[in-house]
Amino acid sequence: MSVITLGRGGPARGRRKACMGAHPLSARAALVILTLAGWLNACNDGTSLGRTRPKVSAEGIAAPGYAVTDFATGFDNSGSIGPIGLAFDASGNLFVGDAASGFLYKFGPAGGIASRSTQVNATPIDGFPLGLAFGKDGSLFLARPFSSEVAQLDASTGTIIRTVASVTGTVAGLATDPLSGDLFVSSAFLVPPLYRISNFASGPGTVTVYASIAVDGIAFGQDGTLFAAVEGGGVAKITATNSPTPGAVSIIDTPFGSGDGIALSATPGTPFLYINRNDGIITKIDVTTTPPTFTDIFSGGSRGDFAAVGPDGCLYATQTDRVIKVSNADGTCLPPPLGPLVPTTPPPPLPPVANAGGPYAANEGAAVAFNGSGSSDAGGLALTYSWDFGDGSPAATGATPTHTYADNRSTPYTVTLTVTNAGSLSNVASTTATISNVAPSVSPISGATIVAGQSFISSGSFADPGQDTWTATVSYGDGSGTQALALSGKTFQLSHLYGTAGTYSVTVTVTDDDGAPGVGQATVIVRSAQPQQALQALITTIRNLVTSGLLSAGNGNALSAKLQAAISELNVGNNIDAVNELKAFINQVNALMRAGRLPAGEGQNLIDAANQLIRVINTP
Ligand SMILES: [Ca+2]
Ligand SMILES: [Ca+2]
Repeated sequence: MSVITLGRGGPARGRRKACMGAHPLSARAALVILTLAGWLNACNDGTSLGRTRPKVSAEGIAAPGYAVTDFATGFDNSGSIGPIGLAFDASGNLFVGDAASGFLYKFGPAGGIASRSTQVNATPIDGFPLGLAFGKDGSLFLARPFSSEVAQLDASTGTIIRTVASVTGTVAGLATDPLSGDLFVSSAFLVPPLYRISNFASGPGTVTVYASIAVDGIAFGQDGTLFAAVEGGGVAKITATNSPTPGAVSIIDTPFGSGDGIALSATPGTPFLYINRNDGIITKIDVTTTPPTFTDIFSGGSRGDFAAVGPDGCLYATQTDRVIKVSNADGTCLPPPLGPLVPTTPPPPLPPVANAGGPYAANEGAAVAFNGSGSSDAGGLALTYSWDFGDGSPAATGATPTHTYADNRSTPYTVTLTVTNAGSLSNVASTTATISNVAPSVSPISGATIVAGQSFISSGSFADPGQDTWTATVSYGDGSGTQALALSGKTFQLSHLYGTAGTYSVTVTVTDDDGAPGVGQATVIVRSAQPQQALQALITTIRNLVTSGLLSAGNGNALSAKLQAAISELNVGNNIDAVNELKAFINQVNALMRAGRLPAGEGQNLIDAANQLIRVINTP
């Protein structure tokens, strides 16, 4: 639909220029005027200012190699404008909107006459209905320039269901992106821009400017490239929504003025464009040549507006009062030159790409954070995630789950991420999780001070984050050896009878089924039951040193006398004096050692024994 071009180019140029030239009209005003039935017609034929239904002669001539036939006839028209919007449904029916009357018609593959039998709506749609397009889900949409909106129609009744989107300015050409399913609408009437309407499945859609260019008829190629008839001349080639730079415009120059309707073949990458022109000519543009080759395949029409290609591959183009069908000369629609242009078959959707992150490493019993957020979908579809952690646990969901491995394993666990997009296509990625064993940790064990002949009683526990089994041993440090220690869960009981005074280290060793040990220790002090007995034993030791000649009898007697005195003090409960006697004993031993009268080794043994006795006596 191009109103402005009525004043330029084509056979009617001179007359309409004269008619409109004295009135610098805005695009909207020009449109309003067009709807005033007969106004332009009066300018065209000079016969009437009243509303007329002009008799339009049989349409023009196909170029050699092509044929043209009437597909649908009898449309109402004001001035020279009648049917404009064209859209094929999934069953191959052609819906045609008559801008002049506001009626919507539906034709089967054989076409027909605009009449009550083909009319869809009982009440006309006001406001000069223009572009028609079916959405990916089969919904029918209409561009309503006077309301500056795109509306959804009930395809069975032709009534308006809702407003899909309102725009600034006006609307004309309408097309559905085969990639995103979004609606694209031109504003035409020499006014930019080209709008994109997204997220309109329910509620108002999101309107964005896709390209700041004034275009009229628009049509998508299979690869999502959008072609548009530029107001003033030329064809805009606009990059697809999935391109690195969506909406980038390049211009194909044309040797004629503004085109109007646009349709194209479906051959990816090498489309033929068909331009339906207001001057009654349909031009094929072969863009596979440099420069492009222009061929007029039809001429002598009344007035061309929007165009479409049917599922049969033939070209359907509007004229003032009819829709013509252009085919090969023999009536076939096979390429060349016309291919099966619409409905376009979108390229097969791409599966998503899974990225499981990793590899991962952690200890047994510790939470591991997994990250699948590197997964992607070329079509931008939402992804769902399913994780198999390789340890028999239930599958987890989400892009970044956490999981705890109960036990280590000699070989890494295999982690498998399956991502599925909203189109039910999936992709799988794997990585590994290396889980290490953790040794048992034995808690501190309470020691004790006991008297010789008593039992040391204690208990303890240990920790291990692994799902392991454990064995344990204990050594009481008194020469009784290492023995098995029973475990009850992660606790144990200690019990051992000490017969001899001394200080002992108790060592508990817990070992998990991976062979990792954990050690806990306690100190047990065993006091002699009778210090006097120990003193008596030390006197015997000194006697033995004298007998063996390592100590003189005199020195031996002196040392024994101090020990005997300590026994006497202890017998009367005088511990302090007993300790003083022992300290004197130690001093004498040291003096003998320094004088070389007692070998150092034997002397040190005597001192150690005396100090041990002092500790025993001083221990309450
Ligand atoms: Ca383990
Ligand atoms: Ca362990």
